[in-house]
Amino acid sequence: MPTVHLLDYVAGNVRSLVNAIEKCGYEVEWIRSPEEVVNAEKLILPGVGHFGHCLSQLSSAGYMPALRAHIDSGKPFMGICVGLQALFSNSAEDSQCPGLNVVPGTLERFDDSTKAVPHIGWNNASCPTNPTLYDMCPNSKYYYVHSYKYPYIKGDLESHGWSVATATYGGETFVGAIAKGNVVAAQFHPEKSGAAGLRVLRAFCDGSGARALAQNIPRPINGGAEELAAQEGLTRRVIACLDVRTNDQGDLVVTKGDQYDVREKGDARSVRNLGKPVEMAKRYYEQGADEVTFLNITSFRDCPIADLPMLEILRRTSETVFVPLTVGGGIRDTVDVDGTKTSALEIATMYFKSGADKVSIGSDAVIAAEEYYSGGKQLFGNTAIEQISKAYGNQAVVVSVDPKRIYVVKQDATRHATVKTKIPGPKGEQYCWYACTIKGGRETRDLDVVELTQAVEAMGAGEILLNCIDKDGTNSGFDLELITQVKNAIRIPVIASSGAGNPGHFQEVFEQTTTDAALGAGMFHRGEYTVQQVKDYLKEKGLVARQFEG
Ligand code: 1PR
Repeated sequence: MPTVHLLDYVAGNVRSLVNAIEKCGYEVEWIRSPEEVVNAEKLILPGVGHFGHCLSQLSSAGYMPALRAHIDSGKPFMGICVGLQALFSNSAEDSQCPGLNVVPGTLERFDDSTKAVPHIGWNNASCPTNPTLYDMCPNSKYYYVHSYKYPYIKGDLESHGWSVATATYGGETFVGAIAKGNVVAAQFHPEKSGAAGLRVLRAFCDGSGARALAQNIPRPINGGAEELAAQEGLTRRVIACLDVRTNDQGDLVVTKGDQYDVREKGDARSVRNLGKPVEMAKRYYEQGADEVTFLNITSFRDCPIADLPMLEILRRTSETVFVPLTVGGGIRDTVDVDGTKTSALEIATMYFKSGADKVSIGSDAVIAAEEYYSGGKQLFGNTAIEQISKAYGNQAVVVSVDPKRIYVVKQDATRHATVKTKIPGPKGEQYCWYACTIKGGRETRDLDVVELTQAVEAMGAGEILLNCIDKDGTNSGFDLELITQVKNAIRIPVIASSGAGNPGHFQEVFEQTTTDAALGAGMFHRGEYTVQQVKDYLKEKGLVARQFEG
C-alpha cells in the first residue's frame, strides 16, 4: 500500500483520520520526531483544539524548521483544521505564539454576539475561481468545528497565488480551504465529512489535486463569484442518538426509553432491545445523519475502565462512519475494581483513541457546577470539563443535560430561572423551572438548566446536548420553551433533544427556536422515519440540509 505520513505531536482524535486515509487506499506512517520529517513524501499536519497549544508543542519539539523545509522542498503537504491555521502568521487565540508564516495573516475569533461559537456543523467549501479545487464541490458540505477563522477578503490571498475556498457563518465569510503548489489545507475535517471529505483526502493522497491545480488557470474573481462565496451555507444538523446498555442477557444493545424508562411495559419488564449499535450507526450514516451519538446509559453502575465493549463499538463504527462520533456515559474520575484511580481525562483519551470525536459528560458536570457555585464561581482547572477541553479543545466536550420540569404557581415562588409555560402543570400551574438530574434522571438536584449551562460554558464546554425527561420518547415534539431558555442563557451551540416523533418536529424546532442542531432517537430506531426523510422534509420547507453522498 502507498504511504502517507502523519505528524504525531499533540493529543487529538487522529484515529478517524487514519481510518479515512486507509479507506482511500493508503497506509499511515507516523512522524514522531523532527528528524523523521525528511522521510516523509506526503505529509499531513492534523490539529485540534487551541492554536497556542498546538503551535507551542510543534515549536518546543523542534518541528517548525523541519515543516518549513518540507513545504519549501515542494513535497506534498496537507494541513487540517489547526493544521491549516498553523500555516498563517498568527492567531488572536494566542498572540504570543507565531505560526509557520507560510500564509501572511492573522486568524480572528468569530463574533459571538449574534451566533453560537464555536462554528460547528456542515458548511460549504466553494472556490468560485476554481470550482473543483482538490475535488471540493460547490454543492457538497464539509464538517467544520472551530472558533477562530481567517476572514475572507476578496483578492487578499489570491494575490499571493493561493486558490481559496470559502464558507459563510452568521454573515462572516472565512477561508474554508486554500491551495497553492504542493500545499493544501482545510479548515474543515475531510475525515469527518463523509464521501465529500474522502474525495478531498484522496485528491491529496494520489496527487490529482495538485496536478489539476497546476494545470488550472484560476478564473478572475467577478461579482457573481463573490455572491456565491457569501451565501450562508451552514446546514440544519440532524443527529441520530443511540442509547446503549447491556440487556438482561448480557448483550450490548441499543435501547430507548419513555421518559428514561427503558424496560418493556409487560410483566417481564425486560430491557427494550432495538438493535445492534454498530450496524445501526452505519445505517444512520448512510441515511445522511450529520453526527452519531452513543450514550452508555448505565455507566454509573459499571466501572467504565472494564467497559471495553463501548470502546470496541467506537473502533468498529469509526471504520465505516465518516461523520463525527460522540460518546457519553461514565466520563468522570473513577476508581477501578482493583483500586487504580483513572481520571476523567484518561477515560476520555481512551474514547478519543478508539474513534470518538467528542465526549459527552452528564452527571459529573452537574456536580462540578454545584461546586463552581458553592466556591464562588472560581475555576481551579481540576474539573473533567476543564481538563478535557484544555487537552483536546472545547469543541471536544459536550455536556449532556437531563432536566425535569418542576411546576410552580408564580414566577417568584422559587429562586430558579422560570419560564411562563404554554403547557400548564397538573394543578394548572403557569410557571416551571427545569431541574438538573444525575444518574439518568434518578436523582434531582437543586440546580437549574440556566445555572448548569452557564457554569459549564465558563469551564470550557463546547456544546450542550439538551435532553428533556418529560419529553423523552413521547413523540410529541421538542420542548421549545426549554430550548429557548437555554439558548438565551449561553453562547455555545445547543443540540435540541427528546420528543422528536416526525419530520415536522425538526422543522418546528429549527423555525421556532435558534437551536444549532436537533437529535432524534426513537422515531429512527422504530423505523417510523429515516434520517433521509427528515432531511427531505426540511429541504421541502426551505431549510438547508445536507444530503448523503455515496
Ligand atoms: O451521567 O455522564 O454517566 O452520562 C449518562 C448519559 O446517559 C447521559 O447523557 C444521559 O442523558 C444518558 N441517559 C441515562 N439514562 C438514560 C435513560 O434513558 N434511562 N438516556 C439516558 C438519555 C436521552 C436522549 C434520547 C433523547 C431522544 N437518553 O439521548 O436519545 O431523549 O429520544 P427521543 O427522540 O426518542 O425522544 P453520565
